[in-house]
Amino acid sequence: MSAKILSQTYGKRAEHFDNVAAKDLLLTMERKKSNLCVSVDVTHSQHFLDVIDAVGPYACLIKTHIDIIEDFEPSLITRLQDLSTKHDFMIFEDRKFADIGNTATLQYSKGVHKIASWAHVTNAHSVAGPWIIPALASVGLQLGRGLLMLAEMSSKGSLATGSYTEATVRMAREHRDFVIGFIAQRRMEGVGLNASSDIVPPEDEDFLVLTPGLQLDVTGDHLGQQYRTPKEVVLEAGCDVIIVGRGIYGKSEHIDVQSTASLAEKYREAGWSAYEERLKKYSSES
Ligand code: 6AU
Repeated sequence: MSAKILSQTYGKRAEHFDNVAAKDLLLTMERKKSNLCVSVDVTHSQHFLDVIDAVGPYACLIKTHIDIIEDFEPSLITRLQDLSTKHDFMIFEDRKFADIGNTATLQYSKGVHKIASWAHVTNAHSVAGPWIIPALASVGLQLGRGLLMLAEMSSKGSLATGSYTEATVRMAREHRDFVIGFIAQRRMEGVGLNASSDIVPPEDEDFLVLTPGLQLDVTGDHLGQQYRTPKEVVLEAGCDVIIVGRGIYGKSEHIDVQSTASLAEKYREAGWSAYEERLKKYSSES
C-alpha cells in the first residue's frame, strides 16, 4: 500500500482528481468527518426516505438500489435530492451496469429511473469489456458524474479475482476522467501493471476504494455475504469508504429512528477513527 496516498487527508487527495464527483465526494468526507456510505436496500418509498433522513447527518454518501422500490414514482427522486441538500451527502446508485455499451447508455439515461440525472456516482462490471466505460461516460461526464468499476466483490466464491481484477484496473486506468475508483476489498494502485502496459500511471496514482461487506458484530449472512470491521477495512486494507447496509437499518420493515441514527453514528465514528489511525501510521512512514 502506498504510504504516499495513505498519509494524505481525504481533503488533500481531492486535488488528485479532475473528476467533479470524486472531488466533491472527498471534500464532503472531509467536511462531515465521515467515510460512511449507507446502503439503503429497503423496498418502500416512505421507509427509504425515513432511513435516509435518520442516517443522513452521519453519511458522506447514500447508496441506492432504486429498482427495488415497489412504489417508485419520479417524485421520490426530488425528495431524495431534498434530503441530500438537507444533510449534505452525495448519491450513489448501485446499478452495476454490465451490458454492451449501447444498452448500458440507455439503462443509465432513460427508462423510469433516469439514473444519470440524479446519481452523482454509479458502478459497472467489467465483464463485457472496456467499452462500457466510454459508453457510460458519453452520458455521465457532461453531468459531472463519476464511475466505480467492480474490481472485487465481497461475496463468497466471487469470480472477480486475479487476472479479472487486474484487467478491470487496467480498463479504469485508461479512463481516469470518468472512472474515479473501485468497489473492492483493498487498494488498487499499481494493480495490473506489467511490462506490456501502455499506460504508465503517475507515481502518486490514486483511486478511491469503496468497500461493502461491513458489520461490527457479524461475519456474514446466510446468502454468501462476508463482513469485516471498519478497522480491518480502512486501517488494515487501506480502503477509503465503508459501505454499510443491514448493520445500520436492520431487518425490520419499519424504522426505529433512534436506533438507526445511533448505529449510523457508531459506524461513522468507527470508520473515521480507523482513518485517523491510518493517517497517523502512514505519516510516520512517509
Ligand atoms: O451491508 P449489507 O450486506 O446489507 O449490504 C451491502 C450492499 C448491498 C450490495 O448490493 C452491495 O453493498 N455490494 C456491492 C456494491 C456496493 O457494489 C458489491 C459487493 O461486492 N458486495 C456488496 O455487498 O447493497
